[in-house]
Amino acid sequence: MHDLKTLHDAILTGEAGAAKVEAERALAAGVDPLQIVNGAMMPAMNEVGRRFESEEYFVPDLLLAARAMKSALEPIRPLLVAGKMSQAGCVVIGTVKGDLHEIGKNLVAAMLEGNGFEVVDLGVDVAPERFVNVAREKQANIVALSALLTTTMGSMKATVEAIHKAGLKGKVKVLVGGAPISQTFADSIGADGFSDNAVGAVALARRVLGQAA
Ligand code: B12
Repeated sequence: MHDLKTLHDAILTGEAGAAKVEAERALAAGVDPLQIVNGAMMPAMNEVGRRFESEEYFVPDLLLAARAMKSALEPIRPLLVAGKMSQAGCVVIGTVKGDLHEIGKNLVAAMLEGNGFEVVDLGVDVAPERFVNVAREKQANIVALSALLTTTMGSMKATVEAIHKAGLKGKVKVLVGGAPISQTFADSIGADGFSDNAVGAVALARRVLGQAA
């Protein structure tokens, strides 16, 4: 059994080079890519969050950990997106206006791509109008919104409203997620679905489009 603790600790301490090497070693040892993400990388980021909350870590520590997380994801991402080529639908994804967190959004995008969805990634700090315009242009089936700050949950609501106001309600399904988002909040802003993880996001996308899970 390959030990994922070194990878976990490399992310926790923000060592980008070591994190990437450890991710590559785990892959070479045959560990399932999702097990690497869920078993070591996500717990490390959760611990980073906990330390930030308890003031053991500060913003520079967050940045270093995020950079280590991104570099560990580099060798893993192609494996998440490889495989099924069938076109399951088009998803326009982004982190809402005012919010710069992208790691969770990138994971969801990679999982959707790996499961046959065409993914148009608008990046971070995306204005409601941009989601609307690109969803129209691409004739998207789904718009997927990510928010990590309680202060940007309002941007998420504004984006859902803009989509509905543009006459896309029903034509485009809106999925939402991110650490502060709940099913209750998703329902309250009129979103079509919520998931608290990237694997669940794929099942949810299929479900709202009426496809078998
Ligand atoms: C890394 C990080 C940063 C990095 C982000 C780097 C980057 N390139 O993304 C940096 C340093 C830039 C940063 C900045 C800030 N951050 Co920050 N950050 C984090 C941290 C530690 C981890 C986030 C993360 O990447 N998690 C890992 C990913 C994989 O998880 P996830 O995003 O939740 O995504 C999963 C699910 O939520 C879901 N999901 C996500 N999106 C979607 C979308 C859909 C459609 C679906 C279905 C599912 C889904 O699937 C994903 C995969 O399983 C969190 C703490 C935490 N534990 O969340 C704080 C945290 C989010 N940050 C916080 C804060 C306060 C800030 C700052 C305001 C700090 C400051 N004083 O400047 C700034 C804000 C900048 C801005 N305008 O956005 C707070 C937010 C508190 C709050 N209540 O709002 C947190 C919770 C830390 C804390 N405990 O206090 N941050």
